Amino acid sequence: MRTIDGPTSGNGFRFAVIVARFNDFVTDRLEKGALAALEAAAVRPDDVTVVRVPGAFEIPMAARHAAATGQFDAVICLGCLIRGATPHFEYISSAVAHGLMNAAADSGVPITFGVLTTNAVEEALERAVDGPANKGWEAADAAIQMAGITTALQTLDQSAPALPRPAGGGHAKADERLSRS
Ligand code: DLZ
Repeated sequence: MRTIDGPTSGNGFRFAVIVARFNDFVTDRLEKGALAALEAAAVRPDDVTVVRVPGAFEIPMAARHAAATGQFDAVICLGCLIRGATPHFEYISSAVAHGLMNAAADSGVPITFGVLTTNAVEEALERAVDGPANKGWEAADAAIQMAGITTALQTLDQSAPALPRPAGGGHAKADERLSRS
């Protein structure tokens, strides 16, 4: 058996940090949390690019472009949506979550979700405290792990021959197991 796990060090990886300016009294703190996590994981300052966008709705577009540059091992996305202050809260929250999921799937670059969707300002501030409980810190930590995991999996791809696949495209052994169940 072999296990691939996320690394604790981010040294040598490059990150984009996309930050929404809307509700910057919260997103500034998320950004501080993310940068502190990267520093704690030995990521070099030169390997970090911060990109500021107007609001959460613009995050997926910027993340998609950042991923497409090929210059980043992972993209960290930070924003803050507050239900009471946002009449179309559900629409924007859903658009951002789906937009980031699609951007990650299309690009193959890990994109992490540090976008708060809270009922009130107090809830948002509780998630932007100093230290590892900060959601920006958590998003950066997830990005470091995913940068390591995707790199390890890509290396595996090159070192072992691929298993045969049936003409239809699926995975031969998985299909065999499914046909037996
Ligand atoms: C318009 C708007 C509103 C009402 N609320 C928020 C919010 O709580 N958080 C946020 O990040 N952005 C908000 N925005 C701005 C939109 O995300 C977007 O920037 C604008 O609609 C322009 O496309």
